[in-house]
Amino acid sequence: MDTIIQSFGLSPSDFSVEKIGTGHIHQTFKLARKISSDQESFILQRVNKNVFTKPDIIASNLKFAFDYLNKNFPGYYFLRSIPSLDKSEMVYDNEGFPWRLFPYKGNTITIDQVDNAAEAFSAAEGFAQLTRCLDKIEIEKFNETIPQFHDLSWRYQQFVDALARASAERRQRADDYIGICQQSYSLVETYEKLIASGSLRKRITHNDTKINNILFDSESRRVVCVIDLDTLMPGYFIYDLGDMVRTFVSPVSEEESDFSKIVFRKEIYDALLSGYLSQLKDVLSEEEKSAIPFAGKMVTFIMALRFLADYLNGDIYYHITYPGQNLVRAGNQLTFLKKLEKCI
Ligand code: GN1
Ligand code: MG
Repeated sequence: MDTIIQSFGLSPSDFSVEKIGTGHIHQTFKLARKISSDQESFILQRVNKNVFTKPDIIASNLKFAFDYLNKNFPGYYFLRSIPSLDKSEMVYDNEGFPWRLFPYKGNTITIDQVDNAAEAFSAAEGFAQLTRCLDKIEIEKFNETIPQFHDLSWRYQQFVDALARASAERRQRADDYIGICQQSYSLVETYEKLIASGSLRKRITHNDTKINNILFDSESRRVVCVIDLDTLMPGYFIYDLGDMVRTFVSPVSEEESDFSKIVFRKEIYDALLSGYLSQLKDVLSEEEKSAIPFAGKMVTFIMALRFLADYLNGDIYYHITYPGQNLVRAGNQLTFLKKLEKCI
């Protein structure tokens, strides 16, 4: 890591390194100044090259978005990586992993669960503001960092493939959840019809709008900026809205194993929608707005399928800390899906 730190023009001995974050994919570290000074601390991130097989696309998408926002919305704060000494957005280590450096924003916090309606409103407004600012950007200039990332049909097919390959033991342990996913297939058909109807416009979407991807000011609790922009790419608004519903409206995170705690919080859902539409009511078409109730169900189902497929595949994608964790996550998401189906 010292070599990487040096390639960004920093001296490793000035910093203490601490692993942070709850992300499943990358490894993220805080480089804190050992002696407090006015100078910045940093976030250093090792990008998972097995998931992002073309990491340069992340950099080119972000550069284009940053330049556009800078020109058209100069007041909008977009957290951008700091180039290395040789002006690269990413520095590769000798195992071929790309690393990125970000400024560390002091006096900010992230949260893993929404506590109240005001938080839901602000966070949704924060993500929606990004969609609004990027409404007129040239989509053709972007590439997909992970193809078909939120394509429900493709995610269902990955689940079917994983099921065909799974060990008998895992298949048996997951039997109940496999059944629920198969019974929920009509969501895939709804998705396919919706996309085929052409009623949703392709936009630039964040694609990972879970609640802990917002930085809040630690005192005022106002949104400072959105983070984790590596899946900023073309998509439909339901992808972003849906992941907010998935992660804001349940009082517990996707890691919770006591499913009795998973409920639909109507006041949070309503606040989320108000915050979201405060930015986008004049941007989304009426046809798009009629897809709002589908968004949360669709993305929650995707995550259930992805966690379940990973369990069936032998836990090769999401980082786990105990055996069966992906099964717990899948059960958690399916429980929440049932609540959504009842309440929306
Ligand atoms: C992954 O790594 P992280 O935590 O930012 C995943 C998202 C999921 C999320 C579930 C590239 O995001 O799609 O919603 O886990 N990102 C990727 O917590 O697969
Ligand atoms: Mg992410």
